[in-house]
Amino acid sequence: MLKQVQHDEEVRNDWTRAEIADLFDLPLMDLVFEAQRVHRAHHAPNEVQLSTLLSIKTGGCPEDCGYCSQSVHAETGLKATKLMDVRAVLQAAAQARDHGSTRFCMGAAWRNPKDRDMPAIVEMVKGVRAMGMETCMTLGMLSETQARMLAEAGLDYYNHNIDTSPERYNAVISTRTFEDRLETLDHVRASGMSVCCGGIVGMGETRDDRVGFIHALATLPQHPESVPVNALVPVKGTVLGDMLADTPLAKIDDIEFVRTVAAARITMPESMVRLSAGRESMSESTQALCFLAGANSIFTGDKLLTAPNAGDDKDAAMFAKLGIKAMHPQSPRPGPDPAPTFSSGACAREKMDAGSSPA
Ligand code: SAM
Ligand code: DTB
Ligand code: SF4
Repeated sequence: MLKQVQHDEEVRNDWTRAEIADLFDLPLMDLVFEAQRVHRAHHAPNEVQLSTLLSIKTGGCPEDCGYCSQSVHAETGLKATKLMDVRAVLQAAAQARDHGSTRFCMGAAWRNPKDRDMPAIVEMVKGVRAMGMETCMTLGMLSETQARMLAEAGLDYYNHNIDTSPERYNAVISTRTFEDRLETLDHVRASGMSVCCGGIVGMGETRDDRVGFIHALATLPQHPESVPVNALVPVKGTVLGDMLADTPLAKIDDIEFVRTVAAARITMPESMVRLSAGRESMSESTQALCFLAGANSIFTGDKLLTAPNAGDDKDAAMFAKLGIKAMHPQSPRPGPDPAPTFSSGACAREKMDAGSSPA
């Protein structure tokens, strides 16, 4: 029988590892039922936010994250680029908005931004925000001053992932510590921006690591407003991509992935739980289970930062089948005056604004 895992809708930061392990251990139907109950108490049940990612600076990253195609330590053959110019970024953002995205995330393959990069970064934030989209950036570690500059420019969210459990962290990344990550998250929090923090499932970790990963997020002094749950996209030439190719059984089981999403939803009821990387190789049924377990955001388009993604047509068909509607834009936080906007042509939101009957 289902233990009543959460008696009321109170948001808790005192989850114990044992409680989270118990959630993972529940019969799947009970776990997903509880996640859906919590989800409906805090979020619209049939709405999913569409987010678009853009790599504004690709490759050549000095960090050694074992999963990442953009690390100089990996042999992926990825060509490193310079920081994109502001105009090109705003054009891509306009296109994303015209395709129905309400959130635009810009990622740079940096250990941390250099102060000389900040003026262009600030212009990107202001420009995207002026288009009425939620803005998110992920640029590596931030100093207190850099976090303040981004907040003043109007950046809504900063993404900085803990990636895995504190215990497993050093086996995945050696060039910076778990504590370094927490320090940047503190700077983001102190600046007033919302925190986007999650990680990757399927890096050969144990169930206990997945419990530890959710526990670390759910016991932060304030929950991240946004929790991306990525399934490892195995990239040839990265430590983890190659490991997975050699030991196919290491691939995360779909149901275990759904359990992780459900545990995130139950322990962090108010957060957006983002079904992030890895959808390209996930069946519609698994994705539907993730939505049932409380995921309410996806990345659209056929590319993430460097890895392939499901693509708008496939997603539109899936939304129509499931009766899921694309979430409409929320009012942006008060911020700087709008800058001139770009347009890329016809509005294609209707495509993803499903609930319409399947073709
Ligand atoms: N350089 C910045 C940093 O790491 O802070 C930002 C970019 S990084 C690509 C953002 C996140 O994407 C990582 O923390 C990781 O969780 C996720 N990610 C990167 N490569 C991935 C892969 N191959 N599969 C799944 N998730 C991945
Ligand atoms: C996150 O946790 N997932 C997104 C976003 N934050 C920036 C990135 C996924 C990247 C997947 C691998 C790639 O495209 O290279
Ligand atoms: Fe660099 Fe970010 Fe990739 Fe790590 S995840 S290698 S920090 S781009």
